[in-house]
Amino acid sequence: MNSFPATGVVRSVCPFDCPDTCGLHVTLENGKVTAVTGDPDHPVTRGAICNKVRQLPDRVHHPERLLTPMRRVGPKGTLRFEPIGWDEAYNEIIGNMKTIIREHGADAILPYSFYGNMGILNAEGMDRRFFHRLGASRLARTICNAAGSKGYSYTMGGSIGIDPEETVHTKLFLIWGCNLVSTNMHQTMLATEARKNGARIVHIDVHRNRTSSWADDFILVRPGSDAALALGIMHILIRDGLVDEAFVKEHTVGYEELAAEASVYPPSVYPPSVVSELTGVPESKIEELASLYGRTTPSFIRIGNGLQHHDNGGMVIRAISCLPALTGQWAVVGGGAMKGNSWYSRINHRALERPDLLPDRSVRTINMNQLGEALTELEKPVRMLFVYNSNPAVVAPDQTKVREGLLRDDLYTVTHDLFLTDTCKFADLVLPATSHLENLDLYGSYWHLYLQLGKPILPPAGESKSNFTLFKELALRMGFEPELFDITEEQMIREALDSKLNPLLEGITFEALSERHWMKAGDGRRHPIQGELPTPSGKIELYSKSMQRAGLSPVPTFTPLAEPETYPFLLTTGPNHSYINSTFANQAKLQKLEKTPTLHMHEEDAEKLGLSDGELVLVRNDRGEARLTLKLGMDVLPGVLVTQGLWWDDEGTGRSPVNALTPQRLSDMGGGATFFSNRVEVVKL
Ligand SMILES: Nc1nc2c(c(=O)[nH]1)N[C@H]1C(S)=C(S)[C@@H](COP(=O)(O)OP(=O)(O)OC[C@H]3O[C@@H](n4cnc5c(=O)[nH]c(N)nc54)[C@H](O)[C@@H]3O)O[C@H]1N2
Ligand SMILES: Nc1nc2c(c(=O)[nH]1)N[C@H]1C(S)=C(S)[C@@H](COP(=O)(O)OP(=O)(O)OC[C@H]3O[C@@H](n4cnc5c(=O)[nH]c(N)nc54)[C@H](O)[C@@H]3O)O[C@H]1N2
Ligand code: SF4
Ligand SMILES: [Mo]
Repeated sequence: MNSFPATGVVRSVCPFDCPDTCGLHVTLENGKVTAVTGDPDHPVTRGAICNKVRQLPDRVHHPERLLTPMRRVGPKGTLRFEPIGWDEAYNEIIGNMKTIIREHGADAILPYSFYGNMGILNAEGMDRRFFHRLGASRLARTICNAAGSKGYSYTMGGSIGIDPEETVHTKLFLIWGCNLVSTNMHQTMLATEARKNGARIVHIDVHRNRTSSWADDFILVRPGSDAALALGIMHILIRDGLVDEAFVKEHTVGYEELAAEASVYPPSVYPPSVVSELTGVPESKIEELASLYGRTTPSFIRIGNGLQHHDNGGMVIRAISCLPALTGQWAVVGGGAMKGNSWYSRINHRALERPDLLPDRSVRTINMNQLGEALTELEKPVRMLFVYNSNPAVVAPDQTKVREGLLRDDLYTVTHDLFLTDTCKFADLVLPATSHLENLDLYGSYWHLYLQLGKPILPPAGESKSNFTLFKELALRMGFEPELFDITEEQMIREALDSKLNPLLEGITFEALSERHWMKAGDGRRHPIQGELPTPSGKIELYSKSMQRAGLSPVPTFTPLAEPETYPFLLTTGPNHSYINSTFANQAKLQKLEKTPTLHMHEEDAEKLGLSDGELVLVRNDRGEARLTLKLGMDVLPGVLVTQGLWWDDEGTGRSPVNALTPQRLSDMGGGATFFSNRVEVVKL
């Protein structure tokens, strides 16, 4: 049995889907969390945390936390439930699973999860093993960074950027399509340190936001046009002799082909005049940016996720990821780029998830961005949907379709969460989940290079169970092999850390982590750029044969967004400062800070439409509609709209999710989402 400290300050790790993965200090008084602050000893996050997680005590002890399993007693969508015991809940799930498997096959069951909790065991451990053994349909978890990761990997071989700790030496930061101040605050701290030593910070975005105000320079671009901007920069680098030829020769393949696409030699496709037309950035700004980039060293590009939620998102990241190779920046401490860094701390997924347990390896895979279609249009319907670590009734695109599917009478939906989310409204059975403070888990980061161990410091709230325990108990009740499922968290962490496949994890063991709390993957090793990269050629690929084989342009290129111009505005719908996706959106203090979902519009557009600041408007297209409060100014280009935040439904105001407007269409690579590539019209209410 665990014993929990009733009072005192204990270490923890932030479990939310945020690159920073902070070390936390949790203050306990009489068994209650009274404060959460940053762990000052953490080597990267150094005692600072965001305001969201300072409100963690309110989340953990929230009066609306789910404490028992509940069964639906009213029609779907009405939030009428009655509490039941775990035995009854398990019997119902297993009874339904067995019937569905017998009548329709195991692939009629679909898990739906993402990273509401980033703990490895609870996000991609026991759950994955259970669903593989069951033979359920597989879920392609593509909602976040699939297109960009793929695009970046074509150049670099994986999510391999520079160590963020090195960015204190950087002299030029390009913060490109990343709302850094809100979404990766510790990179802001490191950049601020570099700025004290003379670094310049340039922000490139479709929206003048908190990050633009913090940066030294801001470049406003048209959504979906960044590949053209990157090619325009390449054009100038080549034209002006700013390419590091020695680096290119030693570390890259395909420079000649890339140069032919971008260069000054006829037919020149991306001269500044053309790029200016495509991006909305004045020619002089493009010249200035390219010259600054070509002449400053070390320079670092922080590539954001916003860029790749577009039809052409994979290619945008692919294009940008070629820039630091042209300028030889990877050879300089503090130089290079980063989209994500999960390659360094990659754990032994095979040992953990056991895909080999799948009875039929060719079982169908459903793309999570197309949940709407999966629930309404499949020839072989999904009969059971099992949701955990995610809130698809808010976060998935094309909500009209998603909710139509969730309302099906012949669909049995189980939702495991800490709260009665909008997805729970459609569930037949709701199960209570523990918070991460109640679990033992292993945490990586997709930004810094440290692995951390989070220990339970509170007993489970009410009858809540962790994802690990839920799927372990389900497996045992299904009669699955005890040697695979009747194991402890500690055993599973040891399996995950088995470093055969990743030498950078050498020496990182359960014992060492227990003692030291955090350990750096590949501590003290040479950057992979200095040796072999995991690309087919072992070098940075400016020309990619793999892309050619996949039917893509092997060199970076620009393709316009896909949606027909039936509606006048391009709308991007990113996350906001005070929530993490839809997490925290039910907490009063944070709601108060965010006030209400707004729509940023250029004042010229508002004037043409006769709309005024602060007015509630209807935003709509063929897929659906949303009501948003207008915020006028010059923060976006004419013809562009921005709204932030994934808000829960509000019955009072009639608020519905902004994802009613977004398409299920997939991006150019990796099956990624296209949340930011949608056209809408705005109507006075
Ligand atoms: N506060 C907070 N932090 C978070 C999250 C959160 O919800 N709230 N979510 C977490 C998660 S899951 C993720 S994936 C990351 C996401 O964090 P980021 O990587 O910062 O990505 P986004 O905020 O989606 O978009 C970044 C910026 O891209 C801009 N943008 C959109 N389209 C384009 C374009 O075509 N070109 C250019 N240049 N810019 C464009 C948007 O205006 C936005 O400012 O943040 C994580 N951290
Ligand atoms: N329009 C638009 N849509 C977007 C985005 C956007 O920018 N614009 N961003 C997209 C991106 S980048 C992402 S990553 C996705 C995120 O989408 P989701 O991963 O669905 O993120 P959340 O909305 O935070 O929902 C996570 C849920 O997990 C629950 N949870 C937390 N811990 C646990 C646990 O231990 N066990 C269980 N069972 N549940 C737990 C939380 O309470 C919460 O309800 O959204 C995507 N959707
Ligand atoms: S949400 Fe991000 S910045 Fe905030 S505490 Fe967690 S890891 Fe740190
Ligand atoms: Mo994400």
